[in-house]
Amino acid sequence: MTMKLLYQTHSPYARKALVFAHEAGLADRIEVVYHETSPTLRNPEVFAENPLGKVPVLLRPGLPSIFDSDVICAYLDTLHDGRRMIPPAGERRWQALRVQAVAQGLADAGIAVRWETVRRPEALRHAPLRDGYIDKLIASYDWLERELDVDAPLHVGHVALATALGWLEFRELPGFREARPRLVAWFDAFDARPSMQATPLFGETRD
Ligand SMILES: N[C@@H](CCC(=O)N[C@@H](CS)C(=O)NCC(=O)O)C(=O)O
Repeated sequence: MTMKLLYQTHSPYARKALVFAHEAGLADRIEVVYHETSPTLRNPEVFAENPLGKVPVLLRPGLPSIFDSDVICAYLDTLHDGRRMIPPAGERRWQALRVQAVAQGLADAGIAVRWETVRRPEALRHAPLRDGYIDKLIASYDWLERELDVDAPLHVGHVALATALGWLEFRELPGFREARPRLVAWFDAFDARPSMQATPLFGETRD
């Protein structure tokens, strides 16, 4: 039976879940349902499935809905017969999960920068907060240049990272390309994968 994915075309987290589904060979079991979400614009249909009012949410016939993107990926990884994309044990597991954690933090920090630059009314913006979040972006890019396991078999951290970096570029946030050749080469190669090409980012946030 088909599952539904509550999805936003400009969400790094929603794209992460969908790219993961493509990589796991599960995309044809998922119907994508488009929604707009913002903490300043309540979407009752999303709230009905996720009390946080955020996408992505995975709706499973006859079973409780699943969120957030980390949990959706973990669930999808139980549904296919291929190699696990969340390594079950050992250092490879912790590496995949810590890359995922940094990727999630990149998207979170990028969203925070957007609040302090374009989303919040100008009079309410706080420049030190903007700068603090930009600092997290830069420190994370430098960490990834050193620590990313570019030659490891594809794992959930790679999916989370590619979708976060793609979104940071899409929103023209402080970039990762300067002086980080390993990270750039890895991202450009990942971005050419069919899973990424099938899930382009587009659209504007509505607050
Ligand atoms: N930790 C969550 C974050 C999800 C998230 O923040 N989604 C955004 C779209 S980019 C959203 O729906 N925001 C609406 C809101 O914050 O109310 C995940 O990984 O799924």
